[in-house]
Amino acid sequence: MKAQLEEIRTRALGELSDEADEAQIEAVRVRVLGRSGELTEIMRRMREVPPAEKPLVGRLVNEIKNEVEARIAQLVEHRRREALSRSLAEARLDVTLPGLRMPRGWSHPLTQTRERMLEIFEAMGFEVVETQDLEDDFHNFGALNFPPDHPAREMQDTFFLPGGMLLRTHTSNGQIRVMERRSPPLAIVCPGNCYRRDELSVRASPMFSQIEGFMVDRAGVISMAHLKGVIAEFLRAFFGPDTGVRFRASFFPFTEPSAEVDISCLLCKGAGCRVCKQSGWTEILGSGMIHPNVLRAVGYDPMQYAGFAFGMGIERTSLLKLGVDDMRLFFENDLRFLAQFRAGEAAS
Ligand code: 2NM
Repeated sequence: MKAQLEEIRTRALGELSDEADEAQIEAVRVRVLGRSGELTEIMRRMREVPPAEKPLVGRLVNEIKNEVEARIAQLVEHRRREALSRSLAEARLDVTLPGLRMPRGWSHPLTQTRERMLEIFEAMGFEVVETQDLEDDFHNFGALNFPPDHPAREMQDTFFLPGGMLLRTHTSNGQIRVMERRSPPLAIVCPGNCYRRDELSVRASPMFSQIEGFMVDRAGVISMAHLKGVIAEFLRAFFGPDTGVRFRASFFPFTEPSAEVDISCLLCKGAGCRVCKQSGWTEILGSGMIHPNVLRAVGYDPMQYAGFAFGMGIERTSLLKLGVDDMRLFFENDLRFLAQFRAGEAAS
């Protein structure tokens, strides 16, 4: 019986060569280890074995069983590895490599400011309209009641293009274009880029952005009180509920009466410091009741309709809100600067 066992072992291991395929391996497994396999058959015939030899035969059966099982496991593992390296070589795609992490960006601080401002105005019922940067003289100056000799119309202040067009110097052209094609009641805010022949400096840039807004309704229904209410509401939503707001008489060609609006200095809370030049206040926007000549220019009868308008610079407002002291930082796109405003995104 020992000889028979040795023969089973030799044959099985011989058949389980490195080249054995799946079917061959399975055939050996069934024939040797299966429920009616060779080893099981021998165990069944243990009765015929002389008692003195029984332990020896039993041990030998176990030994062969373990050996064949181990060899099969080794072959299966070997074949699995071979299959993987073959598929990796063929596909040229190593799915076991860690993935590449794509860095996620965030909005520019000026974009964050603009979006927060628009969000506040939209919550108050204003509609956002964007219009063209390239404009004609009428929509940038004439309709806004700028006299023909106004200094803003000079070559050294405005970018004129060949053919008489120009780059808008404010977003007020948007108000004119909206009023031309629509009828009151209107409540609109116009964000956009503007251009003036200024050198880039701490507080100026040849390209900057504004948000202007206006509201027009029947004369008598809308007054300076609405202007004050809307602007104070906006400023307290944007800068915080405790922000002081004051209106100062001023002059603009397109509004009468006109008012400049100050907020209490964000740095010293009105106590007086270097930033507000000890006054406790910082100028933040311009506003006023739309001039009758502007209403006439867009075809509205100033006896029938009235409205207010306001405008503010996004860069200037961002400098104040974010505590930045140089406008050039907004245009250099240095990531060390921009990364400081990564967190602002979620809030806005
Ligand atoms: C400002 C200040 C005051 C303004 C006026 C108009 C229009 F077209 F309705 F007449 N748009 N924007 C306005 C008024 C803008 O910016 C400092």
